[in-house]
This record gives sequence, structure tokens and C-alpha cells, in this order.
Amino acid sequence: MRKSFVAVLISFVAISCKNVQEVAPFGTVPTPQQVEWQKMEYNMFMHFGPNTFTGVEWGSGQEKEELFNPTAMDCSQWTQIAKAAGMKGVIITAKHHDGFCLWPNPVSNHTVAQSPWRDGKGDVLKDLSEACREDGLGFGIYISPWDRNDPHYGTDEYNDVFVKTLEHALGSYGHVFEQWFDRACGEGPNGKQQVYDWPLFNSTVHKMQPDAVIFSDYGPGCRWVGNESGSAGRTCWSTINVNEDFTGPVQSRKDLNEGIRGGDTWAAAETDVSIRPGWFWRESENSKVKSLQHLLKIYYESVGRNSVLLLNVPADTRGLIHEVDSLRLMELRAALDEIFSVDLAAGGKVIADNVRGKSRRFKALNILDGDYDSYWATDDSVTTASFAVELPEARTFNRVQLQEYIPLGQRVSAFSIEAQGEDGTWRTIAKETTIGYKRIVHVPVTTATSIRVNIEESEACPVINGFALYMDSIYTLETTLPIDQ
Ligand code: FUL
Repeated sequence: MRKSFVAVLISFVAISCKNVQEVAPFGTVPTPQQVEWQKMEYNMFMHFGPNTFTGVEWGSGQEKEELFNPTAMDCSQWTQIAKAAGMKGVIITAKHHDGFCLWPNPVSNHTVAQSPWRDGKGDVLKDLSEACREDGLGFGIYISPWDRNDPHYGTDEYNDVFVKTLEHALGSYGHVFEQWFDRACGEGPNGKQQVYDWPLFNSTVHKMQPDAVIFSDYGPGCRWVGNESGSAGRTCWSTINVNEDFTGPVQSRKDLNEGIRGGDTWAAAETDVSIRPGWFWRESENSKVKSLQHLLKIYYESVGRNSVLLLNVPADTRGLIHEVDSLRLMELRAALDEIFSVDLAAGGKVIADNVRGKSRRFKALNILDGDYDSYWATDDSVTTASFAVELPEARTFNRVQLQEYIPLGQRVSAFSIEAQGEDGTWRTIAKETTIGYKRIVHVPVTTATSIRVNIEESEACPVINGFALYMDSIYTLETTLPIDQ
């Protein structure tokens, strides 16, 4: 009797699994490389070059190569700090607007090879790419097309020089996870501006490094977040609209900050911000390194808002990250570890009002299993749905983390969160818009036995792969707006 019941159950499950359709991707979706890039979450930006020695932000291009002479250059120090900070990659200014190349670029006379550093035999890109490999970090390259030194700048020839520059930098140091294009376009030594050939530049990157995600103001791989203060939009779509030739239309800062719902290109926001007031190191700013509270705010408003954080930590004239900065990074790491080490939703039960095809494959409990590729999904016809997490006991938290399974597109455009107190009453603790890869919602300190997430509006059936609750007792600069605002 028992045996036949089990057999019937097994065949029922088998039939139901077989018949339930996969969730079809919705709209514009990321490439696998863009998904991996987003999973990195937190990377180091490294501004280093002649400006480090002159104390200016934009060099004129007339700086003498002799200036560049770090006294204790050690890229392993950078990568060890980045790794200990929990960062996953490092992106270096291989060439800033002043045109000086941190590697011996054969098509330039303004490089480390002309400097006294290591008798002209040094190569920062070589050292850093090796240190990144050693420490298991991604290696990324910033190259500014604006060049205030190159005599060809402002003529057609320059685009070819720039392509050769790209080919050399991207072809000599192994895998590059991100190519960072600064779109600044000022005047060169002859007083002329350059007309950049973006399709040619982008195709060169794709040819040299097929897996590299290309950053620029509007992609094509990832986009600028629209400010340098470290804040993605509270609403943040990973899509924008871009012309095929990537010359525009120039997106408004608001569109860059919030993305465009239903946009034609997947280009998630990257939040680049400096740990100091300037991008380059200068002694006078050793006392102005951002506070732990400020960095936590930046973390919540970038990683917590569907963006990747690219935190600039510039090396000093020794060629080392200064002690003040590294100490602050370790404080941030310790705080993040403390906040996110205990998931208070662990061990909970999850019930949803709709499960795709009533299939176990798409069951609501998938949101708690820690497996990125398993998710809760509803039937295609359902775009308004709720799930409730019943906690093993009453628990106190002030952060609710949600994740959408972005390989299938970004869908949710409005959701609310309710909590059931120990007296049994439910109250709304948050009303928000987008989720994306990761959303960390700030809620008032709440003690609850159950939490309910209501997907109130979604472009297609919701697909949620992560849910967690945390208690942050460290961050004091609360930014939560009152509900309904
Ligand atoms: C800007 C540049 O002009 C700054 O110097 C800095 O490199 C920043 C990250 O991008 O466009």
C-alpha cells in the first residue's frame, strides 16, 4: 500500500517536472560574462601615474618622464590589500588623459620605458597582472582615449595609434575582465579634439579580449552610474538605450543612475568613487580618507542597489597603498563581515501563493538554498505574487536582501515587504521598485516571526533566487525614506 503510494507520488512528480516549462528569458538579458562581472560586486580602482607625483588630477601631457619614479613599488601589496578587503578585481589607469603609459607601449615615447624607474625596464601592467593572478583577482585596464601628449591626437591617424595601444595593452598581460573607457574628449597638444571611432575601439577590445566587459558612460558592457559620489538609483534598471555605433544619444545622468526600464542594451551600473576626495593620491588628502560610515553608505547605495562598486584606492609616490587607506578598507571589511555573516532567514520555511506549474523545481524554498541557479518562479500569466518566509523563531533585523535571477532578465518593478510581529499583526515595512542582481533594503529595526514579500508589479513572471535578513548595528547614517515616499 505504502509502496504504491510512493510510486504514484514519484510518477506524479516526474510528470509534473516534465511538463513544466522553463522560464523564458525576458527582454534584454546579460551575457554570461556580464553575469560573472556582476557577481564580482566589489572591485578596486587604481589611479596611478605622473599625477601621483605632481598632485594634480589631470596632467597636461607635458610632464617629464623623469617624474615617474616610485621608490618602493609593489603591486603585490595592492592585490593583497584588495583581496583582504574582499574585492574581486583591480582596474588600473594604464594611460590617463596625460598620455603617460604605465607599460612600455611601443607606439608611444611617453611611457615607463623613458622613465628612471627600474632604469626604464619596469612594467606596472606586468607586475599587476601577475600579482592579480597570484591572488586570484581579476585584472582590468583603464585607458583614456583622450591623450594630451600624443602628437597625432586630433587627426585621423590617432585612432589607429589608439587601436595599436589597445592591442598591445590587451594582448600582453593575460586575461582582462574589464576594459574601462573614459569618454572624456578634450584638446590634444595641437589644440584639436579627436573624433573617436567607438565601434573600432570596442571591436578591438572584443577581438583582443572576447570576455572583457567594456565600461563607458553607456556601455556596451556596463555603464557609468551618473555620478562620482558612490550612489546608484534607488530604482536601478540594468538596461539603457544605446545607438548601434555607441555615440549616444547621450544619456541623462538620471537615466544612467536609474537605467531605463525596457531599454535595448544590458549595461548594468558600475559605481566608481574614490576613497579620497581626488582620484590620484596626494599627501594633503591622507587626513581626508572617507570614514567607515561613509563607505558603508556607498556600499549600500551601490552593491545594495543592483550595481558593482569600483572603489578607487590610489597608490602613493612610493608605489604603495597608504596605511590610512588600507586600514579603512580593513575596517570596512570587518564591518561587512559582521553585518552579513548571520542570515537571520536561515532555517525558515517559505510558502508562495503561486509556484510555476506547481513544480518542486520552482518552489519558493529555493530562495533560501544559497544556490545561485535555483529560483522561485511563478506561472507566466502571474506577475503579481507573494511569498512568505516563516522564521524558526522571532528574529530582529533591519536589512532585507533580495536577488533576481538576472540571466533571465530583470523583471520586478514594484514590491513591498510586510512583517508579522509576535502579536500576530502584519505591517508594511518597505515599499520599493526594482531588485535586479542584488537589492539590500533598509527597514526599521523589526522583530518578526514571518516576512512577506509582495511582488506588486513585474514585467514578466518574477524569478527570485535569493532572500536573506540581516541585522546591522554598525551603520548609523540611515537613509531609509518613510514608507510610501
Ligand atoms: C573621469 C576622469 O576625468 C577622472 O580623472 C577619473 O579618471 C575618473 C574615474 O574618470 O572621467
